Amino acid sequence: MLEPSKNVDERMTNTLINSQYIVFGLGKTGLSCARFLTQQRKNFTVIDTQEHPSELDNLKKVIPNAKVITGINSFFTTDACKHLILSPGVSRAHPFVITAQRKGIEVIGDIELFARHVKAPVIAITGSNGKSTVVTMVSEILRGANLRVLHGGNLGIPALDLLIAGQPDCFVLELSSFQLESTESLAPSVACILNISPDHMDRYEDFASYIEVKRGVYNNAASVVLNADDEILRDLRPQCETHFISHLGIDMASYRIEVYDGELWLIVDGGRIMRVNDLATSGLHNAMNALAALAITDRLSVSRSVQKSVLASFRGLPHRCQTILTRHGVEWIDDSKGTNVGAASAAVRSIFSGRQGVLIAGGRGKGADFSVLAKELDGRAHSVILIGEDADAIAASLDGRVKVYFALNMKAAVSLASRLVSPGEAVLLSPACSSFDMFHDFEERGRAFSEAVRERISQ
Ligand code: UMA
Ligand code: ADP
Repeated sequence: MLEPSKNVDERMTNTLINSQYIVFGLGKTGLSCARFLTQQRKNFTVIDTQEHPSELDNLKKVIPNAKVITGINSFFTTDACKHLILSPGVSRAHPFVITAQRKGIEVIGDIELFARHVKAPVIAITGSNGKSTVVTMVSEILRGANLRVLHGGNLGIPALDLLIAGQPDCFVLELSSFQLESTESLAPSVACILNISPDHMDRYEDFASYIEVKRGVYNNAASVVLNADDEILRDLRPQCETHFISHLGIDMASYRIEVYDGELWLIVDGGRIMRVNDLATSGLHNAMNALAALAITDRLSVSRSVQKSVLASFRGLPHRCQTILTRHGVEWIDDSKGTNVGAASAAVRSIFSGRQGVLIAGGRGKGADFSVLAKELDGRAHSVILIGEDADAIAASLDGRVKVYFALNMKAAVSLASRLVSPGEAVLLSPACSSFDMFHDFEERGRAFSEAVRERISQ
């Protein structure tokens, strides 16, 4: 029976969909869903509200006969429609989702689809910051232990594309809050929440709702790794084996960073494992990431020697506190992936420890409270250069603690920074904001920074 949806504007084009699956969003996730459903021989239609979504051409190339409707502004369904697969970037409050739910159509995300089909063990890593770094550290350690590992999710390859790629010994997934919102039955062997600080506050009603979504990662987990330094995470009580990490000496943590004979060490159950100085990554935040990687890979009984040799050689991912060059005594650092206040605060603490310098920040603020960053800057960076659509809001929060400058674009910001910085100092790009107001993504923003730095330095 055909039934027009009740809450659509009759003046809009009302499109009929009669496939079993509706894939909503034709970005990377939507394309992976289309590939997977094709492999499963399911009947599906891909929809997108944009006229020319980013993966439209790829979809046409890969699955030429896929049903796709772009520029859609309303639809109605037949009883054949059973599942709506939501892309992470689409809010569950979207009118299409409400309409589908009213009609009894199940609304799930790509990770839920993955969870229903996966056979190999899954390590699921979430948190506000450090996910990609820890996912990569863990994957490298497991590969070092000769396990066949596929990693992806919010980072790199979408989860369903990993499933199509084969059955490894283990999947390592980075999961965002957007993905967890629409996931129910994932049962990770190890689930980890690295830390929690406000992010995506333009998508959630409040911080409590964001936390609630994140904790969903361990609902059906066999074991959990949590950060005891974070009061919120310390108070969570998963119903399974739980291991805590800490650099603040919190009692319940068996994985710790502590000073021993004047040096910082990674310590497990009271035993020294390796010096923080022997990690190839730098900064206390990365030492915590390494500690999390130890705690996670211990659940898979990986040997200490493998863990240590990988952590001693893994230098971190691009655009995460990555040194571009050092010239005339000034280090230029790209932390374009510092897309929220928590990340930028960690970068500021790490980079401006024992030296001063200039921070370049700004972009799309996602409804964040920037006063936290202002406190971190106190006594560290002497100047902040702001770019992007929320530059004024950030400036208002900095409250006279540092000198604030504005720049129209990255090139102008770098040029200004080169005049403000002195030998022995650093210039850090850590925007505390997403990049989407000025760039395609954080990678393009990072490249714009390093190109501007190289150009400026060569003058
Ligand atoms: N769309 C609509 N209507 C809407 C909103 C969106 O049709 O109302 C369509 C857009 O027109 C677009 C498509 O949905 O064509 C985009 O979907 P998407 O935003 O989910 O993007 P994907 O390309 O599928 O990328 C997503 C993740 N994006 C987001 O969560 C915003 C990618 O994370 C992830 O790598 C990818 O899936 C594979 O899993 C990016 C990200 O910014 C890196 N993540 C956030 C973060 O890390 O902070 C959570
Ligand atoms: P995510 O995938 O969660 O965005 P990344 O590993 O890509 O995390 O790191 C993004 C940024 O977050 C880094 O550039 C750094 O500024 C910050 N960061 C990394 N690890 C941590 C951590 N453990 N705690 C706080 N901030 C961190």
